[in-house]
Parts: sequence; structure tokens; C-alpha cells
Amino acid sequence: MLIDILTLFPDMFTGFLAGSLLGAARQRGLVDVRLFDIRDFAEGPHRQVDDRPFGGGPGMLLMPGPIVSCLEHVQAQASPPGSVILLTPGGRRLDQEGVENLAARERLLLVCGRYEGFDARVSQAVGAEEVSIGDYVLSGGEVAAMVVVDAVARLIPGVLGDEESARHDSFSGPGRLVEGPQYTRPRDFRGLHVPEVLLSGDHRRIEAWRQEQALAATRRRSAATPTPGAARRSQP
Ligand code: 6GU
Repeated sequence: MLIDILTLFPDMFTGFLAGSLLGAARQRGLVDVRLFDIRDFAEGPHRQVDDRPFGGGPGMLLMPGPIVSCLEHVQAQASPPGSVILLTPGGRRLDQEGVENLAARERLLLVCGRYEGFDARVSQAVGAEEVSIGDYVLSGGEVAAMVVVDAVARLIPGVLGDEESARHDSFSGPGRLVEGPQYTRPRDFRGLHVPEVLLSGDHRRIEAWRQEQALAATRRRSAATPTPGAARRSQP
């Protein structure tokens, strides 16, 4: 899989890309990540990339020109054309199903926003999808892009050492349940004991117990998680 990242702050990605799982996957040729600096496509002596919003209002917007020029340059670097994903808090909220959908693509172009966001014509001009990683505001799309790359990369065949482990992840199996509690040594930690069933060696009982725990953990989580903003009915 090829992932191109368009950003005003490429340096933010260096430690992340060298990191263990992703670094190894890149070395083994399973995923290629390339960085492009949007400012390289800005014009004028000041290489301006942002400007004040028409109609007034606070902050600055990313101008469409540099981003679209950068996208056209990057698309021409490889084939097939990649899916353009704009990272913005107003985008479609990412979940594991969305990650699986992205992981099935051959090529992704992730565009990181900064300031108050993108000029709306970027999306229109290039036919982009807009993605958010949750209902809160980050100072830029870079951290969100790292979240997307991390979550997508671990679904690429061969990236995880053990292919089974992704299938057992929270949100992955039938019903998309979260995982129940897990335990390792010691059996007794400050008087807290590992549940007896896990020491029984009875794999059917263990599997049934884990399923029950996953259901209970999923219900507890639903009860503790408020309905996301967009679905809320109350008026402002
Ligand atoms: Cl993708 N970008 C920014 N700036 N804030 C966010 C986000 C993205 N997702 C959630 N909050």
C-alpha cells in the first residue's frame, strides 16, 4: 500500500514513521509512506498558504491553490490515482469499519489541515472524502493522519507478526465487541487473583467466558459513552 501525506509540518512525522511496527513494515516493503510539504507548492515571495475567510470571522483558512497543486503533483507520482482524504473535525467520524474500508485501498493521499480549516473548494475540486478521528478539535490534521496510518497499517497483511491478533482486536469480530479483561503473571497481584477459569485449561469454558466478558464490557462501554454530537437531538 502507498500512503502519501500532504502537510505543512512534515517533520512531525519522522519519529512516528521510524517507530517499531510501521518502521519494520516500511523496511519490508509492505507499506510505503511519502511526505510532501504543501508550502513547496505555494506561490509568491512569501509562499503564502493561508488567508482570512471571506465574510469575516476568526482565524485563517488554508488557500485552495497550494493544496490542489500539491495533490496534482503527488497523484502524478504513481498510479493508480489514490483516494484523497482530507483530515478535518467536520469529516465522517472514523471507526474500525472505516479503517477496514481505507485499508482495502491501494493508495491513500492524506491531507492535513491547519488553522481554521480548508477552503471548501478543495474538497469539490479534487473529489475528496473528509475524515475526522473524533468529536474534539486538534490544532492540525497531522496527529489525526498518524492515527489513520497506524490503524490502517496494522490491517495490511504481514504487518503484524501474528495475523490472528488483528482479528481478536476490539471492534473487529462479529458484533464489533470490545475485548474483555486479560491477565498475565503473576496469578496473585497484591491480593487480586486471575479468574480461575483462565487457569483451568478448558478451552471451551475459557472461550465462553471471554465471549461473556466481551459482551459485558461492550454494554458497560455503551452505557458510559454519550451519543456523539451529530446524533444528539437537543437544540443548542
Ligand atoms: Cl482530522 N483534524 C483536526 N484538526 N481536528 C480533529 C480531527 C482532524 N479529528 C478530530 N479532531
